[in-house]
Amino acid sequence: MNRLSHEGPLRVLVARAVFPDIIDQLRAVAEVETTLDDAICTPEALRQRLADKHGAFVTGSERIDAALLDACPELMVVSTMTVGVDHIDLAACAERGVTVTHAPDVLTETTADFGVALLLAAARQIGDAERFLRAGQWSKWSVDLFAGADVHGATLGIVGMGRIGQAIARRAVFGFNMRVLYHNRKRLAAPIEEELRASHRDLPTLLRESHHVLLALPYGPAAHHLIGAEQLALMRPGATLVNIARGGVVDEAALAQSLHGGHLGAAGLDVFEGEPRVNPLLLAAPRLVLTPHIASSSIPTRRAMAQLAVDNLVAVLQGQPPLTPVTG
Ligand code: 8YV
Repeated sequence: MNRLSHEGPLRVLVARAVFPDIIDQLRAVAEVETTLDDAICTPEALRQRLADKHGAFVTGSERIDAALLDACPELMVVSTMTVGVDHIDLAACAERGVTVTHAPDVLTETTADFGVALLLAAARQIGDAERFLRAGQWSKWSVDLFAGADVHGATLGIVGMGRIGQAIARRAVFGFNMRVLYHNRKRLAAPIEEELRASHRDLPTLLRESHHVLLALPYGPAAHHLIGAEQLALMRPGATLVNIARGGVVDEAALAQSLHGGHLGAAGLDVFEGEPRVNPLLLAAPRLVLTPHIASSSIPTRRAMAQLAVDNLVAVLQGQPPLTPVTG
């Protein structure tokens, strides 16, 4: 039997502990193996647990590569509850006829909210200020106490102008009266540029002109260390860098150095290369807000992401087209 000629009961692995009431919906179409302790499987354990399955419900923590797929001959569909798919080898899935689905749209607004929150927290030094207060170091009001940069009225450069980048642009323009520049593989259609009052720039120009730079692009080899020492040096003195994309977009050592050297005003990171491990250079860097990959983490949004992942699995396992396949 292979994935193209299935008979008998369908089997699905839910690789992490996810809202049980949503996962229960899968039981109408398949036998479901779940995990109760939410441990992240080693690659070997994932291979073993997925070996006889037809469907996989995964998060960004599970790596789906060719070796894994070869060990799972019956696998028909990988459904990730994330929008990003850098943890999945799409070419290897396509070669083996495995459908891949993801969870766009449902997390756009929540993630955009968080991007703005991280920008505000970094530019206004909220993390450092809170630690200072809690440590009992606040002895007097001072004119320059945690005096940061203004966000309202400033120029925001958005790198990656997809759904999330555009939702951030809307907040920046209409909520904070910012001027928005953007850099994207594809230029937006003129009516969208007009609606968002956003102007396209090449990356070096965007970096030079922006007071705050926010990264919201998909990750892949072309985006690896897109922001390194050279790009950081192009940014305005005192500028802010915010990364809600993937850790690998930023050269973390170069970022730590720029913060230590005082060129960059502040930074906010929600994502890290090699997360959940965080580069010690970042932990020691000043004026840096760090959060544990939680941009999409509101309860309604995490539920909507899980629901969409389940809906995609059910559709494919029932021989119907998925709602949100990964395309291109
Ligand atoms: C997820 C994300 O929380 O959807 C994505 O691509 O980055 C986040 O929304 C994360 O990937 C969970 O693993």
